Amino acid sequence: MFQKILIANRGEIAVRIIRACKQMGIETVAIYSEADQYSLHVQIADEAVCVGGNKSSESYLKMENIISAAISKGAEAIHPGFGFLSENARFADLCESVGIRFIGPSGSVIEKMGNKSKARELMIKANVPVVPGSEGALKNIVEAKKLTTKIGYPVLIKASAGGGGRGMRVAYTELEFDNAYETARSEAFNAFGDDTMYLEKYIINSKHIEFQIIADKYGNVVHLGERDCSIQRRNQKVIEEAPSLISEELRQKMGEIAIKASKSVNYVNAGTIEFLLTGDDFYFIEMNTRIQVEHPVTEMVTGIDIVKEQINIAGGEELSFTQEDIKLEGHSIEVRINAENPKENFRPSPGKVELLHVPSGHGVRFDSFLYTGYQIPPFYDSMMGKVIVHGKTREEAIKKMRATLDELIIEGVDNNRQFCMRILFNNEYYKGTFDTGFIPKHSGSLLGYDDYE
Ligand code: MV4
Repeated sequence: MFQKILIANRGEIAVRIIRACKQMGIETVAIYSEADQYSLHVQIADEAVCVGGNKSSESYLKMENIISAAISKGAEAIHPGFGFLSENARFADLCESVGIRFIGPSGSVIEKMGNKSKARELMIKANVPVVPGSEGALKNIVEAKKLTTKIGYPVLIKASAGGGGRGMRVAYTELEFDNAYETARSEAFNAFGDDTMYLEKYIINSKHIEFQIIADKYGNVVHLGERDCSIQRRNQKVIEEAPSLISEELRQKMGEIAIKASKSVNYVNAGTIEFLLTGDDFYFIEMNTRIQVEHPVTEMVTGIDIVKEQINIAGGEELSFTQEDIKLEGHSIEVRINAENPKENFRPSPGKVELLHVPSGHGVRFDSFLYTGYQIPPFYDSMMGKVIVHGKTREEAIKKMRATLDELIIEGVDNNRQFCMRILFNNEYYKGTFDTGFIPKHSGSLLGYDDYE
């Protein structure tokens, strides 16, 4: 096993990974930008290296600086966390080329799944159900329009280099098509330098259900059940839960398909297969080749520490459990706490945390890098942490989350605590009848403008 790991990330996920390493007896090297000198991950790691300036492009994305830090400190592996370089195939390859283990899948697998139209094409070949749409990439707008006439409106025009909803536009009618296509295409070109597009039927009133899979280097692939991530705002998840409200029969069916998808690309390490679910019909949309923000809800219902498993797998160990060993117990919910002002269009609100009080108790977890007196820098995303609860039933989990958020105190920075609380008190949320349209549909009441309901 590794003696020392470098964590190529910041914030709560860096803290989360450092904690796993400590529990495994592995030494840790943090990296940080100038703005992050006083960040918690720097303070709790055994060693820390400044890799550059405030902007991510000058620090957390500087591959050469990060590799140099790993070499000079003698780290044998790099955990990329999520975001930043976590799904960068070149970085994974670069690590391996200098003899540093990248804790994740190989560069070639990252590349295959990172190209979303290619991934779709591969899944069609592997007999994994996908949304009706283009086979792979579209040649041009003429082909796109022809295909749309065949499959019918509404359609989603998506960027191959996108994912997570970036570079995506819906067209409800033929009148909207040209504009939607051109907007998505130019957005993709500006954001990714790649305007390869593909097309899917837009599945309205669907649930976003994703399966956690975990695979070792010896061909063993196990799924750890699924998460419902339908509560999203502008493609940012707000609340996630595990398990979802699907039947055991459907869970088995979807789980088998998720494993089939992973096996078809010889996937190794932790990954997520995203599906859209409408009624009992489900379709593959994307695979994420990294640890995800919402992994704790899966940990709470399976008892498996996914980060420790990632490290064991990268170290060449075999999975210590089989599919039969995985039993989902109880229910878990995660709320993302962001430094933002919901009433000002969710504008980021960095600043000094004047007072932090974190509730705790049976089945309550807070994954965060906050401390009282911490100055949140303005250069990175606004997530300050995640509150995660576990209860015997979904109802118990919801009530536990309400009580926990009620007690949580973060003074000094605006945040979305009240917005999340209103979701937890929403009747449709409580009943579980929500879908991906939930936040737009209830935005008035969630912001406290009750006239809108
Ligand atoms: C879709 C879709 C419906 N039909 N694709 C959004 C994030 C990215 N991972 C995929 N996403 C979606 N893709 C097809 N063909 C619905 C979503 C979607 C969504 C869309 C609008 C508002 C909120 C959403 C939440 C989750 C998923």
